[in-house]
Formats: sequence, C-alpha cells, structure tokens
Amino acid sequence: MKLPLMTTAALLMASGALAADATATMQGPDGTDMGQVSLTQTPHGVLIEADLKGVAPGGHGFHIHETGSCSPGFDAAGDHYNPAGAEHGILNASGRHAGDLPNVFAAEDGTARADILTDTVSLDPGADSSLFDDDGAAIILHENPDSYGPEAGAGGRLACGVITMN
Ligand SMILES: [Cu+2]
Repeated sequence: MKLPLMTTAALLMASGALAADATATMQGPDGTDMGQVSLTQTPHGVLIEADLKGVAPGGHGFHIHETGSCSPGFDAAGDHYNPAGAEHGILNASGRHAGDLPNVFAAEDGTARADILTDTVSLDPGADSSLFDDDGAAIILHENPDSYGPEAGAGGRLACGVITMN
C-alpha cells in the first residue's frame, strides 16, 4: 500500500525517537526518570537533544563522560570524555575535552530543553572520537553550571544516562 506523503511525514514526526541514532535515558541517583537525551550523527557533528525533567531550576553542567556506565554510583561514568588528552574548558585555549558541552538551564517547573551540536565526537564506531569505543560513554548532568574554564566547578552528579545505540 502506498501511503500519501502527508501521512508518512506525520508518522515520522510522531516517532521522533526513530530519527535519532542513540539515546541516553537519564536517571537520578535513586533511579528516578529524569528524561531523555537523543543523539544524531549529522554531516557537521553530533546533534544532542536534551529533554529533561525533575531538575533544580537554573544552570547545570552537561557533559559526555568517558565510560558507558552509571552504576554503582554515577562515578562509574568516569571523567569527561577526552580522547585527545586536552585540558578542560570551552574558554580554555588549551582545552577542551571532547565531552565538554554548554550548560543546560532548567525552568521553574524542573524541565530543561536543549539542542547542542558538537563536532568533537562521533557516533561512528570506527572514528577516533567515537562515543562507541570499547567502554562506551555516558551523559552526566551536574549540580552547578560549568565555569567553562580549566576547573569545571560543576559539582555533584545529578543525573546519568548511558549512551545506547538505537
Ligand atoms: Cu561532567
């Protein structure tokens, strides 16, 4: 059966997750659902779409960490993803970690939405900067905003999600 064009477009839009290549389901320390992060390989880098909830209002550090694990405890995600061995910080001339991303900001109702494009990582398992290396990678949302300087200063880990190929 041939679907009319409008119907096909509507179906694609209704199932947005299908368009993304990878997903991180974000959980709080007690296992609370804190939303989802979708990752899509584009010709210009990886598009990261965050749709979070249950987040304290204000700015929060938001990074890709080096290990695809959130347990036991979010420390299992390790440090920032940094295959080039650079210093930390988007504003640091000797930076940045490949996993350094701009802060995300939560509204009064605890929701946070952000679309971030980064060309520092790849979803291609064969690429040098691949998030799908031997031990994978995770997304971490921090307590405080990242300073963007050599010391992140973002504090504790509020939420963690293992990046999983769709
Ligand atoms: Cu971090």
